[in-house]
Amino acid sequence: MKLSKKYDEYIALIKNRLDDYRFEHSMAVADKAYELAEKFGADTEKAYVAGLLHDVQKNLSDDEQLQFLSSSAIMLTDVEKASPRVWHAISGAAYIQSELNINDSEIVNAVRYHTTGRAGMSLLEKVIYIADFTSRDRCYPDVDVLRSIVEKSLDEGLIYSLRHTIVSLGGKTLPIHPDTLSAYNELLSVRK
Ligand code: DGI
Ligand code: FE
Ligand code: FE
Repeated sequence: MKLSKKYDEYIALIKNRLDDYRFEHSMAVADKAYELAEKFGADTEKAYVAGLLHDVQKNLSDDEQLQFLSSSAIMLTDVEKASPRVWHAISGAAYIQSELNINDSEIVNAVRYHTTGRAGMSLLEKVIYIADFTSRDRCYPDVDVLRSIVEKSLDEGLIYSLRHTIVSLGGKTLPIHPDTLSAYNELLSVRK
């Protein structure tokens, strides 16, 4: 079945599971992901679905996240245990597989790595990561700088976003996930 046939079902699901702010954010990320996929040659339908669902577990409490992760037999690393803000990406990927029967590994991994990134990100993973940072609802100070960087290069946009995340987490003495650092280091090493 074409993924587009499922759009309405996924929109109804996130409308039900997310608060108004997070629902509008998810719709905006899906639109941005579709646009970036067209521009950079990724699968637009997969991008739209991954955008809709990337934060599907975001409104769970920390206790509910841990409960869901443990019932999905997912073991967290020590850094992950100390990083509650990354749990929704890990549990989101598990949720869309077990509850929505989405087995497309590109979509699952785009949700899984949307918060941290990782070394060797696929084009769809990069599209979702950047869509999450540049969607129309985002209004942090440098968002227009990032949007103009992404006009030219998705990888340069990733480097900018990852640097922002690393600096911001470091400034608050929060743990930095090794995948975040690996993504950043790898992109620098292949920079043109
Ligand atoms: O879910 P969103 O708010 O739309 O965005 P997101 O999934 O990118 O989550 C952003 C949050 O995740 C923000 O509070 C910073 C946190 N985060 C991102 N990368 C890391 C991280 N937290 C830790 N501890 N380590 C990371 O590498
Ligand atoms: Fe998220
Ligand atoms: Fe998000």
